[in-house]
Amino acid sequence: MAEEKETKSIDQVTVEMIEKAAQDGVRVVFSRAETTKPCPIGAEGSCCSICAMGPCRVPLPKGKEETPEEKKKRTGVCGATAETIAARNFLRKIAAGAAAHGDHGRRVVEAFLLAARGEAPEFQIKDEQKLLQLALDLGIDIGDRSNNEIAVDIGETLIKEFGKQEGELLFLKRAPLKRQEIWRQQGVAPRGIDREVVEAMHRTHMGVDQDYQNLLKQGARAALADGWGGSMIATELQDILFGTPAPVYSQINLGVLKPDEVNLIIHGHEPQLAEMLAVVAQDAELVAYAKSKGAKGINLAGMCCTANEILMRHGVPIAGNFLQQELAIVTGAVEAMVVDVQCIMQGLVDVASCFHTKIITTDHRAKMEGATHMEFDDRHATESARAIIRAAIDNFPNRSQNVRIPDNRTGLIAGFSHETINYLLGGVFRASYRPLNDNIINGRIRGVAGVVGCNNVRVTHDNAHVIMVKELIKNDVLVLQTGCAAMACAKAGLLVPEAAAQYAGEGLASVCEAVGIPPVLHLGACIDNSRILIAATAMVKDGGLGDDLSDLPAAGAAPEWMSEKAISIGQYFVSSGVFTVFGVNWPTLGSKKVTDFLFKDMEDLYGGMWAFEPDPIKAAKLMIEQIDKKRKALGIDKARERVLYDMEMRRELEAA
Ligand code: BF8
Repeated sequence: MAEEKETKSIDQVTVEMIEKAAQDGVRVVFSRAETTKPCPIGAEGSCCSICAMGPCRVPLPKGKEETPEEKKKRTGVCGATAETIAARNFLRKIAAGAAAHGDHGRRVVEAFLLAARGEAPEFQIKDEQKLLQLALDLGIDIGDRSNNEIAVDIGETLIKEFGKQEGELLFLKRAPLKRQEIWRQQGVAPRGIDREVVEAMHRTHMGVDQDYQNLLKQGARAALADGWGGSMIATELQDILFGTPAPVYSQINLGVLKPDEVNLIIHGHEPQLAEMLAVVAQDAELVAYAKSKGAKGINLAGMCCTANEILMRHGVPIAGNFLQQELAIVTGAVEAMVVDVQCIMQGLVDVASCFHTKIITTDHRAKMEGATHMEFDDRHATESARAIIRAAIDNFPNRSQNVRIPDNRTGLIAGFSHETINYLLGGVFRASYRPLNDNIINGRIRGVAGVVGCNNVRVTHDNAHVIMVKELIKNDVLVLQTGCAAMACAKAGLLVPEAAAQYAGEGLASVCEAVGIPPVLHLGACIDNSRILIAATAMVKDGGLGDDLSDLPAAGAAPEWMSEKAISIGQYFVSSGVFTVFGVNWPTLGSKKVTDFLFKDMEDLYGGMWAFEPDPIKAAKLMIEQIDKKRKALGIDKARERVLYDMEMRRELEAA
């Protein structure tokens, strides 16, 4: 369990706004967390509520060794063991996370198909090269057909991935061959995205699968249907439709709100509406309308993963990460917060009722009592976006005097898609991961870590992310980030090239300086963790670092996780061969067998395994140990021993 924390956030802006909320008598997540404590039995996965004979609670006895007799009695009324209960709960989390990413992916394919068929005229194919590459990957005929014709075939092929009943997901073929073999041998190659989620739900129903190992096997399969299915489909088609991200400079934190403009925050996950808002927010007619209401202009800012989407593609500033969503409203300067799906706290409506802010829901799947619903329609995207912006403008005159915008924002560079990393490292004409692999082999870069995921109010906001990432880069580990984790480190100033000289070890800093990149690369939203899979695969294919993802000196982490999506992501990393450590708490601690299976046995099955370590420095050390273990297995552990930089080595690097 997480330790009682001393401070609520390491981010001074957040602290300032928590104080303002208290002064204004507004309850936010930080205050609710003080009165609503987590249930320790549920937190360790020992509560079964899947039938009406329970809920049955089977907590692990604390402070003493359990006798076999006691263990025997620790079951639900149906006889379900602590193992079955913990594994079922774990699998249900994966199913929910995979469902969320899968349903996001499905909506993107639907929008993509509408665009390709000319039924959503405001959406156009933006990245032709990626469209053609994907057509080649999927075996779709290019010939002299138009982009839209090709796109229709791509959309129709990929939409079938959701309801496919047999065979394997098409994107599994992108993985290294050895990895594909492992999935087949283990029987976890997913058939269809929806099928794996439905089967997970069936198998966790009362009285079905009651073998914890078999349940966790389905967890591996459903999670792979997320990473190499729903998430990857979403990322690919979003890039084709809205543009593949390239490095872009922007700013982050509540200080991006403007005192004299209409502030509109877009919050959630799916990028269609956000894209349109980004396009029309500067429309002359709307700006004139804002002026007619006394504002100087329209200021669009993002929150959570939608923020990452429009940051990566348009440089739209970010107001904050998950735990800051209510605090944005507490500034008193937000005319409207527009939400779609996922990570949207219901508390927003209550907080907004203390200010003038309008909460606007836009998706039929995610409504909130007390919010205004304005359905977003892909077919009339501009019209929908304009109506929402007008509603925000109309609300500007209602702003009260109780406004405090913290004068604090930090610069960051985002936009590191797989394609960009490829170009940055290898150049436009010889795009490749070769320089990265070479620098790993020669030891200047020790390895690569993905540090991703949420904020969690049970631990100090942003703290574990920043401490872990600083420890990793200090030890020459290049860090790839997405989601709220990336925002935490951006606020701490780690996502700019200058951070290399200040925080990174000598080897990593020298490579970052030579290439001109920060030591921490922002790859996008949580859905874009699929970019990390693609990047890792590209490293394997470039050679010299083994022939499977599990050979790479790499590790993953979500030190402040809270969402079920994070568990699904973690499991698809583990099932893809990556050591993955989570912080905060661990949801199977009620069963030692289940926990041991996840933390040890999975390595034999998949080459990757889970770990739990709430201390971010210790967690970083575990990751570095894994990276060093892989380096040793590859026979490149000696290289680091001679990485003491003389002038000749520096010259050689700069010339590379
Ligand atoms: O999907 S990082 S809190 S916003 S779940 Fe949510 Fe976690 Fe943020 Fe993005 Ni991902």
